[in-house]
Amino acid sequence: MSENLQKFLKVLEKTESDFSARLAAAQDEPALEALKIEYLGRKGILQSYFSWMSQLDANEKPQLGGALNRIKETIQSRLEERKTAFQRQPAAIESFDPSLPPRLPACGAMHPLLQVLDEIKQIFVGMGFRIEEGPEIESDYYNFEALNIPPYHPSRDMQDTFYLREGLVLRTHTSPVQIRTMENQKPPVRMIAPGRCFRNDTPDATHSPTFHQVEGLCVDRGVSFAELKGVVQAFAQKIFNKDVRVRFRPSFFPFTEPSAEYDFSCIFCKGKGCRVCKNTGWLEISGAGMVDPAVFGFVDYDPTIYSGYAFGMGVERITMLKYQVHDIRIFYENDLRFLQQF
Ligand code: FA5
Repeated sequence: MSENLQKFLKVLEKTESDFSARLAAAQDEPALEALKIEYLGRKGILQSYFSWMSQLDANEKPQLGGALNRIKETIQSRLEERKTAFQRQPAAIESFDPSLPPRLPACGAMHPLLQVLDEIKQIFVGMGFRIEEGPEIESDYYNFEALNIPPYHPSRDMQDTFYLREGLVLRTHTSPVQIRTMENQKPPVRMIAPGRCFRNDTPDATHSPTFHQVEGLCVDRGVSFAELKGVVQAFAQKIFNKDVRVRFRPSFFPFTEPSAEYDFSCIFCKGKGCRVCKNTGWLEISGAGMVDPAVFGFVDYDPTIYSGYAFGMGVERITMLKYQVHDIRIFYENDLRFLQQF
């Protein structure tokens, strides 16, 4: 056998083993098609080997021809075999890994303010309060006058108001729902009014131009300030925990007399004094008081027969304390990194 023929047969051997390695690495049908073109195509590897014929004697040509045909048939049949295997077993199933963690569907959740609002509602409904609603665009009469806040009275300055046209305002508090409820209902009344309020306050860590309050009102014969304290105390212990204490400080609201601000003992330091309560041991919550007899005059309730208490609270304030949120503005930014924590 000539040296040339020996060399050519060695190259063919190497070509076959290279092909085997490439075939093993092929992951799909397009990869098989590419191999077919590379090895068997008109300008492919095997076709180029036929040019060797000219370097051989006539008696050695059939040997090289036979070897070339054999390797061509082998490559063809192995490509076919592999293609059939791919078709029988789809690629997706071949790469299926049952140990991978599942992809959970993206799903929304209730906003933290709504969650706390729901909790507040449940607590008061459990104490026999009904839920009432009122409009966010309110008349000056319900937002102020019927709450004993006459036009031009300095107490209007307590709330920075968005005035609209024709005697309408964006309600500054939920207290107008007291009037609307008493107008439509004779005593006994025991209601809460959750809802959105608006004030022209400069936004900062604790103030927002739009925020939520829950109003509470109870009117009946012989309703006392002690009952008000009891209800607020029960609420504090339910929404935070049973150790929370409540204190009332004298204050002023035109629609309650006497009026009070109520505080909860600090839920973080248990009243010892910390950064959140500014070392006072107390957290300011909101205002409350006994319904002013002048307000009863606007709704035709007889103040010699009936008495009542009312209270308000800021939902953002309670939520910030409950979840240690330090800036009210984050509730309205719709940042999923924040919202997904609830
Ligand atoms: C009132 O709005 C009274 N209507 C509460 C009331 C009801 C008193 C019944 C007596 C009887 P005040 O203006 O303090 O009160 O507001 C109550 C709470 O609303 C505040 O303690 C605070 O938590 C919340 N609040 C008021 N303004 C804003 C604001 N701009 N941003 C966020 N929360 C606010």
